[in-house]
Amino acid sequence: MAKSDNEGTVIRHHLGHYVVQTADRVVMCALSTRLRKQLEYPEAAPGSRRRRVQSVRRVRVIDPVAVGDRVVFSEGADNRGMIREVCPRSNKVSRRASGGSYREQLLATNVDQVVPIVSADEPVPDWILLDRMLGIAEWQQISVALCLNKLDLADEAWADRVMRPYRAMGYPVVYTSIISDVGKEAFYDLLRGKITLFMGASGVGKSSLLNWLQPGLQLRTGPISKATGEGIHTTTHTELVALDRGGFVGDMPGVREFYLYDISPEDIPVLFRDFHPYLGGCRFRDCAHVHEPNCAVRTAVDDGDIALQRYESYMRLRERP
Ligand SMILES: Nc1nc2c(ncn2[C@@H]2O[C@H](COP(=O)(O)OP(=O)(O)OP(=O)(O)O)[C@@H](O)[C@H]2O)c(=O)[nH]1
Ligand SMILES: [Mg+2]
Ligand SMILES: [Zn+2]
Repeated sequence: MAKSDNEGTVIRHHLGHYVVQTADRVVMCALSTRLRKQLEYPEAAPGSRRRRVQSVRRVRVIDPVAVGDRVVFSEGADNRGMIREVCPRSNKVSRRASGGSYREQLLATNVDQVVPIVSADEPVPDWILLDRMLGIAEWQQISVALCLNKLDLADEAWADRVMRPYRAMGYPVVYTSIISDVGKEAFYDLLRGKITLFMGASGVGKSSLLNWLQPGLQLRTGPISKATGEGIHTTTHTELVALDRGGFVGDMPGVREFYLYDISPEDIPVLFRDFHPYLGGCRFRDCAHVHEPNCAVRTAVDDGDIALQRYESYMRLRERP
């Protein structure tokens, strides 16, 4: 029987159990079938740029409780508990789940910032993937800082060149290398006092960076496959890690795609910060910035004020959000 009601933060989800951290202990919680069903009802994303009424049947979430969720639970014996309630979220980072059905996959909730990580070497940077990660954060209006890792394997002039458009948009950028020990203090400054989610493809070094930032942590890391030049999907569960220097960081499994969930093509332009100065300047109010004459966005691309690579990402996201 339950002893008392308590509140805590979900720091990990593993094999049907949610690991909940309270002020003084860790409790392994389950989620009742009844609450699971209730939570699977759609909700307009809090803080999202548009709140929309959705059809119950159309929308489904794979797992309704995510790392970062504040939950109320009742506690039984042996540090085991049952989640009774999920507290309202300040935001959620989610993507469209892979597979055939149109479902949402929550990656984390209640985060202060998102740090997309790109590797300067293998796996080679996927700029569209980066722009999708940025889009997910922009949709929820979550702060973003970028990390370019494995700088020991790259030339700094190249790094400056590829990061220039992102710096120009106002995103802070940190260069890191766990091999040459570059960027640690700047990273601590970025993370201190905040709840951050590391995002990125498998093998970019999310877990390695955390081990480097928090000595003694020992998260599992894996090699880059010689055959594919990509990571081998070492991390299998999202986990929130506390840093001694302050702050919490969510390490997540690397994914191949960040398809946007419940975002339609007309919503895409606002997710591109570098488009903002030009939105509203087109001849047609409903300009899609594709073929229309007198399009301010396309003029900015032609003039080099918007990077062509970003415009190409935009076109890809429009075709397939
Ligand atoms: N040269 C170099 N290698 C690095 C650096 N950071 C990470 N690596 C290597 O990159 C590989 C992948 O690192 P992981 O930390 O497992 O990558 P991950 O992003 O956590 O990957 P998943 O868990 O699969 O999503 C490992 O072999 C690391 O040693 C770096 O700064 N420089
Ligand atoms: Mg990992
Ligand atoms: Zn236009």
